[in-house]
Amino acid sequence: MIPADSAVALPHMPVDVARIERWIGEFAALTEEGPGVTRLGYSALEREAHALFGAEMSALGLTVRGDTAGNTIAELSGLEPDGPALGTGSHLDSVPQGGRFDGIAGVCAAMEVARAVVQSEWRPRHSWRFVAFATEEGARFGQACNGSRAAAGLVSTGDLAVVKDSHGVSMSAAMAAVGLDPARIAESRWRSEDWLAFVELHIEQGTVLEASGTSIGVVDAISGSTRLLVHLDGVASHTGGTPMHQRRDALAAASECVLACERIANDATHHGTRVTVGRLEVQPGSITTIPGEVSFTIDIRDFDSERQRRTAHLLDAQFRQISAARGVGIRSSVIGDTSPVFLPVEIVDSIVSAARERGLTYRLLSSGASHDSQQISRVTPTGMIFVPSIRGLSHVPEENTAFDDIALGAQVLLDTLIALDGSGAPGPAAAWTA
Ligand code: HGY
Ligand code: MN
Ligand code: MN
Repeated sequence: MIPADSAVALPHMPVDVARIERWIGEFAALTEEGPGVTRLGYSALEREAHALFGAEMSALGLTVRGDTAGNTIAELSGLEPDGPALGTGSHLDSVPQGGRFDGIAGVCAAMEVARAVVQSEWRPRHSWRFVAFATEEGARFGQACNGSRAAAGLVSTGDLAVVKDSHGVSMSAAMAAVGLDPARIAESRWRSEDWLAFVELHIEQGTVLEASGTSIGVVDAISGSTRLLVHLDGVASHTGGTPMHQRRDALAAASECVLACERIANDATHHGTRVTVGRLEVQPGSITTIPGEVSFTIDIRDFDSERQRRTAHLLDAQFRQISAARGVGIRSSVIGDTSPVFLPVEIVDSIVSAARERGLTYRLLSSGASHDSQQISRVTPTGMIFVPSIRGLSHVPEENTAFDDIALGAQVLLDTLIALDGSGAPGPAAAWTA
C-alpha cells in the first residue's frame, strides 16, 4: 500500500447515522408482501433497489454504470483517475423473508462514505468506486454471488442456463426478464490492474461481536460453501392400503439423510463444518398418500476447502446407501460451490489501525457466511468490516443491527479507504450528526 501522506490534514468528514437509517428504510420498502424483506436476485425488486442506489449516487455527481451481470458501479474520480481504484459496497438482494440489513448495511455505509467525501470537497488520490452487487444470495438459484463471481471472471453464459430456481426458472431467463443479456456476462469481468483494494462492510450474522461487547469485527477468513440438490424417488401410495414392509417412502429416506448431515457435521473430524438442509419439498404432499418424491438442498460450509468437498462426497455416498436400503431412487447434483478465502493481512491491518485510531473495540473473526468479498478477493486485495448483529439473527425478519453501530463501521470504512488511498491522515474524530 502507498504510505499515507500524513502531512496532509484532511477535512472533517462525519458520517451521518440518520441518513444511513433513512436509506435502510427506503431499501426495506422494496419487498414482496409478507414478513421481513423478500427481494430476490434478478427480480424486478432487486432492479428497483439498484435504480435507487444509482439515483442517489448520481445525485452526488458520481458517474454510475450498470454492468452485464446486473452490478451497479458508481465512481468518484480521484486526482489520478487513470490509475487503479479503491472499492467498497455489498449486495441489494435478500433471501425470502429475510432482514433489512444483510448486504444493505454495506451498501448504505458505502453510500454514506460517498456522501461524506463529496460534501467535504476533498478528493482522494485514487478514484473510489461504490458497488452494489447483483444476486449475492444463493437462496434463489443455489449458486451464490453471481454478480461478484462475474466480476471475478467465474461465470460463463452456459452456467447461467444451468442453474435454476425452485420454479425451474434458469438464471439466464431471470436475467433476460429484467433486461440483462446473459450472453454478455463476460463483459462484467474486472481487471486486477484497475483495482487497488476493496473493503466491504457487512453485518456479522452471528453472535461474537454482541457477546463480547465489541463494536468492529475485522474479518480474516470467509467460509466456503458447497451446495447440493438431492431428489429421492420412492413410490407414492395409499397410507391405509400399503403395509409398512411394502413401502418405498421417499420422506422416510430423506429423513435419514437429514440426520446423516447433522451427524457428520458433529463428528470429531468435522470441527468447523456446518451442514444444513434448508429446503425440503414433498410430493404429493397429501395426508393420506405415502410421499413418493422428495427434493432437498444441502448447504455445506467450511474453512477447510478439501474437507468441504470431501464432506459433500461422503454425504452423497451415505445418501446412496440409505436409498438403496429403502429401494428408493436418488439423483443429486452440485448447485453451488465456492472456496473459503483468507483475507490479506495488509487490509486486515488497515482496518485494525482505523478502528484503533477511533478508540473503538475491535477483534478479528472469521465469517461463517459467504460474501461478495470472497469473490472480489480473487481480483484485488480485499477486506471486510463486521458490525454487530443483535442476538446474532440473520436471514430472518428479526435481523437487526443498531444504526449507530453501522455508522461506527462506516466511519472505520471511510478511514480505512483514506489510509489505503495514501492521501493523508483521516480527519479528526467525528461526532455523530444526529
Ligand atoms: O448465505 C450466505 O452465507 C450469505 O448470507 N449470502
Ligand atoms: Mn450478505
Ligand atoms: Mn445473506
